[in-house]
Amino acid sequence: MTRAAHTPDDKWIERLLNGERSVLARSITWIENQNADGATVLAAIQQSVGRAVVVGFTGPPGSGKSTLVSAYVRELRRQGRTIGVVAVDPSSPFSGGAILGDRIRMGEHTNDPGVFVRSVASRGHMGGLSLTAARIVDVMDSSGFDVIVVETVGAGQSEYEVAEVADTKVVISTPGYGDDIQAVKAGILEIADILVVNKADMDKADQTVTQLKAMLQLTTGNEWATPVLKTVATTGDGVPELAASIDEHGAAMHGAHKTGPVARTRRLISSMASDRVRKHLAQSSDEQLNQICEAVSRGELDFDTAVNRAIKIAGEEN
Ligand SMILES: Nc1nc2c(ncn2[C@@H]2O[C@H](COP(=O)(O)OP(=O)(O)O)[C@@H](O)[C@H]2O)c(=O)[nH]1
Ligand SMILES: [Mg+2]
Repeated sequence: MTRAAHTPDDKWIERLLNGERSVLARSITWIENQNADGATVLAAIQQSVGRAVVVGFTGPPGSGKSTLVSAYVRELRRQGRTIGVVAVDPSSPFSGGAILGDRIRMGEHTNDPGVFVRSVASRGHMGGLSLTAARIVDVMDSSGFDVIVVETVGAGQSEYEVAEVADTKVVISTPGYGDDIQAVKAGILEIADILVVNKADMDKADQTVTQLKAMLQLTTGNEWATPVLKTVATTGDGVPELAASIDEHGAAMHGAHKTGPVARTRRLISSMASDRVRKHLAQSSDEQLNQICEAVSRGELDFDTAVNRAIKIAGEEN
């Protein structure tokens, strides 16, 4: 095939907006490769982004994310909605092992024209994985899917940043996960809009639900009360309730103008900015910063002013 046959001209964009699979798949590859064609596509679709609901599924490896996403997709298909899935894979682009596993778990949907699944390797993205994921979400959105699901392992800063792409964040844990307050250590309570205890067919599920609810009571100031739900992804138990809860959160956030491409971009930028400031200040041997800290310790400067100055220093040096 010649390259000319795939240049994103008006006809190509029209086919993309009409939801043509091969065109969508090729466009995503361009975006992943960050080439000029990818940039052309992104520029051309901007007016057509913003219709889809974006839902994130985050949790540790093996917690059942892919199985739960598959069950959620089944529930949405039952409701007649179309779904794009972005599976951000923790494995290296060379091993491909987990991608294969996800393909098998998503296998029941491969011949369904209402479902489009794309795996993305988590390494090797200039500008960051979260930006690549956000652009893939945009292009899927323009292609007409009702719901876009982003599956990501909750295992590090870049994965948390990916989660920020989603308007609704579902955080998955499993029975026993609350025992050693891993949940709190991993910071999942802060990002969760909905907490799920998957593998509820196993012992201690109720205990974990109780523990997570108790931990949630310690978090304050949320306009949305984070529910804790039980699912068995392998049977689909609890999945209609999860889907309903996701819709409820989406409706609440939509009303509060916290959904859509601008809100997504805003969350990403604020997450990246705070990470950058944190990293800079943690590594900095900046003399100005040292002086500020000393002044605070001596009681000559208040914390609030010190924080504002620190942000300014980090900003100037980036
Ligand atoms: N018993 C039980 N096993 C489950 C459940 N959900 C997923 N699993 C199994 O847990 C394993 C990991 O699932 P997977 O979806 O790949 O997890 P991921 O790594 O988080 O995407 C698989 O063997 C699943 O069959 C569940 O609700 N109950
Ligand atoms: Mg998975």
